[in-house]
Amino acid sequence: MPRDADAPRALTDPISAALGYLEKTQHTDGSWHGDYGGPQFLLPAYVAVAETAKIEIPADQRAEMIRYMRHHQAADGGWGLHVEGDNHMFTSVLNYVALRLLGVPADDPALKKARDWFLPRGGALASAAWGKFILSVLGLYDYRGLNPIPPELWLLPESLPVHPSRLWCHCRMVYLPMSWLYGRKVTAELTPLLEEIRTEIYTEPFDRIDWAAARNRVAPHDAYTPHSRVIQSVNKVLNEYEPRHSRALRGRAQNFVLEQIGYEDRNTDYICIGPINKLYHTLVWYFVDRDGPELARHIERLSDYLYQAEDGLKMQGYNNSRLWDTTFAMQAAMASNRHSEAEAMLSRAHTYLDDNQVLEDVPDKEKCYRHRSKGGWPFSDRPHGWPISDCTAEGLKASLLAEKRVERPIGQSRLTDAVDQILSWQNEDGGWATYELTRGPKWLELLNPSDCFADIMIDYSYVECTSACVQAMMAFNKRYPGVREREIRESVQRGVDYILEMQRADGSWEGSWGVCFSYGTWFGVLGLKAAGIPNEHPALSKAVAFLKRHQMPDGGWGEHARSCAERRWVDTEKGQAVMTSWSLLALMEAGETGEVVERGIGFLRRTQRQDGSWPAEHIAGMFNKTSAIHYDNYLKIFPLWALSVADTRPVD
Ligand code: LAN
Repeated sequence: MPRDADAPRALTDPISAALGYLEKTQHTDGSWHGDYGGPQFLLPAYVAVAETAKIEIPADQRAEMIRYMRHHQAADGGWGLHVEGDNHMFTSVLNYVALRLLGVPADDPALKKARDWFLPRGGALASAAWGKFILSVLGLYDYRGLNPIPPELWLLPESLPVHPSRLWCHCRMVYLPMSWLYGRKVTAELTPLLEEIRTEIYTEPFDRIDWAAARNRVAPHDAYTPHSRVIQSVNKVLNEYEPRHSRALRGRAQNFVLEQIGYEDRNTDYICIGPINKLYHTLVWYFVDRDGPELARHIERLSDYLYQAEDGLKMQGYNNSRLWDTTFAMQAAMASNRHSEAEAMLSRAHTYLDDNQVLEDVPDKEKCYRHRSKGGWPFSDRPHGWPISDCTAEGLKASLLAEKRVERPIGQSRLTDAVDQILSWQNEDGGWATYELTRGPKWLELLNPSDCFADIMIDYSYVECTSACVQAMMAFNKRYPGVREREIRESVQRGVDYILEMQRADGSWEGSWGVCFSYGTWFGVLGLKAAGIPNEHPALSKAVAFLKRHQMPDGGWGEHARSCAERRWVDTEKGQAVMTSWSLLALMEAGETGEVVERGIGFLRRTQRQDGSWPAEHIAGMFNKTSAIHYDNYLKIFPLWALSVADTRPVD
């Protein structure tokens, strides 16, 4: 690597130092543990559920939760949807309520400030829909102020495009227990504290509120996805139906929904697919049978979602991100050409992949609307068990890379299962979605009831997932030519066409699960290159030109989380090591050499610390356009990866 003249503090061997740091932070199970926090509606929901289901939160945990929420309160008194976002009514009211439930008095200056922010702006009556729902469960809002979530929808014919089984699994699995709780209009026991809070979050007395008028009220801060005409009409009909619903039909629907809840519990060992359905399932079982084994098991696994970090105790966006992080850590280490240095680490990481591949489909998968699973990899671990297209692809890539360096490689048969799983997931548009095939039409998005999230209704194809699947199948084909060869060739061709089609006129790809265009473009470029598209192809030269235009004066690249919501590149104040690495990896893969790359590498070397790590920086993960999420391990992985690729490039 050329020496960087303006980097007096740069380490002499930055790659070794970064590898050393990565190894030092590896867990004995072979994976990397880390903080997967960021969204600010999760911890308050946890506290609300604990309050309702009378789950005791130990005093030391309470103190750390309070510290977390205080730490992330904005100077003007509100809370953002995520730790770097602008205030939302949803999260401001919920964090306020959670602090009160944890014992902070109403006259605490921080809480006074919070009320001063949210009350003049409409308070709880103007919160995004999920906030109103959680408040309803607590008895701090009236169910009449919600647009209905009738469980009867599950009894519609499955052939209808609006049948809930067609929704994106995260949306489906959140609304499933919500529909059960809504169907029963369950509420927490009204305590004197809850009664006090009722007087604090509204500007008028609780029993004089016009609940029906509040149904569609949303503060502009929370309104990212406005209510379409279609959802307005549907809500009108549902609001007419609700007071007249048939008891018998509701009963049947409740039973059906409860059965589905049971499937999900057993299939995930009570972890559940995500944080919100985990909390709501806990509540459902509390109301079904508070002495039953389901509630007990749910409570045991609640802490899987908690994470103690420097800023306090938080609830994470998933049970963990270990599998995903491990696949990237392995690829970064393998890129380095220091394989002997990394051998022990790699072999432990490989064990984690081996231990956490999903080996079987869930039982009765048709009954619970699950896709096949055999051979897939999940985002976190095998007990969670929901495999994901790109996690499977990255798992396959990492397994293939490690194959020759480990004693007991996973082997052809299980890797072929992974390929079969990937092939089974390809959509008609040639792309790959996240957990399942796209099951419903795009117009279902017009029924998005969440206010503050976008693209939640169906599982769309994504450039990230598509690129990862293309890369993985090409790597598999290289190693095992002849195995599924024809299927892979056809599938990759359609995948490439999808990637080309998704490129924007400016040469970029829009990322959906990372911030934002640097992430998407990294995937776009790598997918095309893996499929053999030459550097001279206009799609690649346009991508290179796009990235070059966004390099910052310090040599780095940096995008703010706002890029995703605004759907345009929004610079951070200075370069960010993770986004710089994504950009560099894309540029180098597309054959770019020269000054742009050297300045990028110079940025990484200059900002590396003596222990081989990089200092904390802006949040880099994302979901549903508006919610940023923190990937703790990215900073250990991607700069190492970019430096390693730069180091091993052929010298021209
Ligand atoms: C995740 C985490 C992993 C992520 C990747 C694998 C990185 C991505 O490439 C595909 C999408 C996926 C699986 C993903 C989707 C949305 C999730 C599940 C999350 C960001 C973690 C939390 C988020 C979930 C939706 C949070 C709950 C909120 C809702 C709006 C339902």
